[in-house]
Amino acid sequence: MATAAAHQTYGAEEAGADTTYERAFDAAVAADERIEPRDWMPDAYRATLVRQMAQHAHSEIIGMQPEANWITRAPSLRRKAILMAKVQDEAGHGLYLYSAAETLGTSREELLDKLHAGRQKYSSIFNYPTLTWADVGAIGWLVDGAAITNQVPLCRCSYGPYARAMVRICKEESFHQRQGYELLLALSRGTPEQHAMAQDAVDRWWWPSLMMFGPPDDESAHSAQSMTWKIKRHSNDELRQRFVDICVPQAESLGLTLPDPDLKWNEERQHYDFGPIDWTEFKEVLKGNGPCNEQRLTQRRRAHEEGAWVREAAAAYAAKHNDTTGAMQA
Ligand code: FAQ
Repeated sequence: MATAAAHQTYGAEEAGADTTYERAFDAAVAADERIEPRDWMPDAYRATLVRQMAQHAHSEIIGMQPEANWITRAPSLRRKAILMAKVQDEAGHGLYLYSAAETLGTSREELLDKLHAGRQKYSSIFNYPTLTWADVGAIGWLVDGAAITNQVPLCRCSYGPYARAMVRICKEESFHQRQGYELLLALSRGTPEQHAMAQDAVDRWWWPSLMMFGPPDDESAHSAQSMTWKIKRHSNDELRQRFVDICVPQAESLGLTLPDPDLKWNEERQHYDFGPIDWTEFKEVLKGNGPCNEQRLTQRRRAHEEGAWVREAAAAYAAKHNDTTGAMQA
């Protein structure tokens, strides 16, 4: 909880709050204090957080699908154990994020309903197929790498529950990124066929990974406001550039090339220049026309239906437990 005396508890009678509350909120954000669930906050701040955190949570659980596709075909027991742990971690990330979103007055059920109805998004990246085992390495290295680049600044997000959830998530994503790098390195140094498989996976995942950071700054609808509120700390293009700068030397160490002829060091900017991104492809994926959009949502809806009995059993257990606790207290 932030310390400023200016923090005001949000209550129904204060809805549509007066400017005192608004000033207190602005001052807390300006002072880099955390906004906590019971603090007053503008409706639009709350709505922006629910939107972003829900999309983030949905991405984590839909993101389990492309890699889970390879669990039964992992080439060794060691690789299988690592991949299972990683996919389980992603489920855990979804759990932390749905719980954090619930502190804003929404329920997990409501968010999942919106995902299943196509009314909330998840990351574009998970609408691409995992065609070979090397894709597991490319996802770890590039997709988790992009996720960390985007998410480390979210550990300093102005909303406390989101920022705190991100700390553990980033630690786990760091392990995921390293396992992907190590997997690709093994393939790259393996037989010519394995090297070619690793290169092909990087060729296919590079550009969609750059799209994960969102549209260019001048087309990003939410960035300016989210940065004022310190939900986002850097713009989409800044983070994309940071990611490119990190990946180029790592690709060299891997012995793999990035599929961009325009990629070159710019001495003046002290950054790598890179070629144009196909934003038409990005928009098509967001509209539902990516290679796997339909498959991902169908699978998600099916998993939800098949898991209904678990939710019912858990609710029945909780109700029974509450009764017992109540009886003991009486
Ligand atoms: N895909 O105005 P902006 C992971 C939408 S987790 C789909 O720039 P904003 C872990 C955006 O929502 C990956 N939609 O938006 C893992 C908005 O639409 P709306 C997920 C996108 O929010 C690894 C519209 O475009 N990470 O990978 C995308 O300020 C391996 C305009 O965009 C997060 O969610 C996109 N790529 O910035 C799991 C991180 N980009 O809502 C399994 C948290 C933009 O108006 C395996 N989120 N859009 O309908 C963020 O940092 C931000 O939300 C951005 C977008 C940066 C993604």
